[in-house]
Amino acid sequence: MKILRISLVAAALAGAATFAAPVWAHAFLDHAAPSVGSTSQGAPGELTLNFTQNIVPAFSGVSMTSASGGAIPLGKARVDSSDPATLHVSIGHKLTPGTYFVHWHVVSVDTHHTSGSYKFTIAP
Ligand SMILES: [Cu+2]
Repeated sequence: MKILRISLVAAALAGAATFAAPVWAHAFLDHAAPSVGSTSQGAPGELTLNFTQNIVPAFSGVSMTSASGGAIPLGKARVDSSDPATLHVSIGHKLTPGTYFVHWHVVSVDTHHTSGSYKFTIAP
């Protein structure tokens, strides 16, 4: 009887652990520059991505493609020296007007892996 009770408690704890993992404990994109979905004048020299949690740069990266799918050369993603939740990525050449897709994948300091993408447009 006592063994049964312990196993029920263990099962309850296991269930709680499964469902209690808070969604905010992972790094998701909070905001970016150029802004997510924005249309702006002029070509940015770099991308800035601000996450909801500090990033491990060695396991994180950003890539960018044009609307036609061509890869845009980017520098290595680097963590902001005063804000470990922010990545800076330099853009390898001057962007022409059009829509660009940014793809990010990061590992946050809690070792969780997340990824996502967004687009922005440079007006003609
Ligand atoms: Cu997490």
